[in-house]
Amino acid sequence: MKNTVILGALTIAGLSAGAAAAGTLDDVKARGKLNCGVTTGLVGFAAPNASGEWEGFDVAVCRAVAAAVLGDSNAVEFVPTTGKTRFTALASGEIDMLARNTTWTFSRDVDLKFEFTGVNYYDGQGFMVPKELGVSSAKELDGATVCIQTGTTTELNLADFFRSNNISYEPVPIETNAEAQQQYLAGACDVYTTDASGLAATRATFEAPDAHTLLPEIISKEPLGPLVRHGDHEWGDVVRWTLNALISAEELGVTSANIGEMAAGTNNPEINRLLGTEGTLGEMLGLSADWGKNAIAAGGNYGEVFADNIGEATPIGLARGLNAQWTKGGLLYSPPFR
Ligand SMILES: N[C@@H](CCC(=O)N[C@@H](CS)C(=O)NCC(=O)O)C(=O)O
Repeated sequence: MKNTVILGALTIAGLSAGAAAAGTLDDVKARGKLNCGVTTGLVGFAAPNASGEWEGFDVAVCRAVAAAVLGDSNAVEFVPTTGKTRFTALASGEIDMLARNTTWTFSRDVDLKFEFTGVNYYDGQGFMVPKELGVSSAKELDGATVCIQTGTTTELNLADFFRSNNISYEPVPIETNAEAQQQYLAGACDVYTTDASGLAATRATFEAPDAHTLLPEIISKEPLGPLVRHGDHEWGDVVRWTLNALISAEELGVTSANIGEMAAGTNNPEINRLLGTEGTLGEMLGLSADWGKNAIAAGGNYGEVFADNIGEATPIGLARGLNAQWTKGGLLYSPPFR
């Protein structure tokens, strides 16, 4: 009897290990579609366009992974998630990966048992206020009502910031960015706080963006990146190296305009390995030789994805800042393709 119980436990352990070993990569290939968790809508990062197609900076990561694995950047089911629902969606297997301006933190990595596969945007938390409030620093916000999205790092940073500055606030908890925008514009809160990139994206959709200021304080580190389930290493490698492919492509000068030409072979061996005309990197990942080429062709290299969706020429108008390549004073640094 005792043996049976032990055997039962072993079987369960064996089964779950088996499921992890077979892994998400096989599931995605068999399904022919990537289930990618995104936001419920944040223009520039992830939102459906006028024809209902999802687009944005995070959406581009999903599309690049689908292109790398399935050869088709449209083979993606975009699953909208809120700050609260995103982690259960990933843990339960409803989604294969999450690309939703999610901050890489110790507890999400270690306690929630996820694996962050890199950073696609180095951010920090900021504050937006109506100009008419006449506030020029977050330290002047004593007693303010603050719109804040639940299930986010934002909640904890806010509490820390006000406590350490000996000032008080009244939180107005909200579920989605759309709701936050609505409440903030209706005056239900004096301040909206979230990732500075999210504030810029939100303000860009206002009728009068100039009537609102982003305060100078950035009160936290928010390294945002895609994540997968802990223990799903082959799949984690695919997501990690797809993001690295986009970052390396920018560093190496591979663009959506020249990729066709470069994929015929160049005199730079690293470009050749990245695009699959030399070496066997694709095979090592369990993918086709042209996985990197497909990932980059999906929406361009990292710099193109940035410029097209959130860059200075878009209404969101974000500068590269920390998200410049390491060769240009930023933090983007892909390990080598060899
Ligand atoms: N980076 C923070 C905050 C992420 C977050 O939820 N940001 C909001 C505001 S920028 C958002 O994306 N909302 C989109 C939505 O409501 O679906 C975290 O990981 O907790």
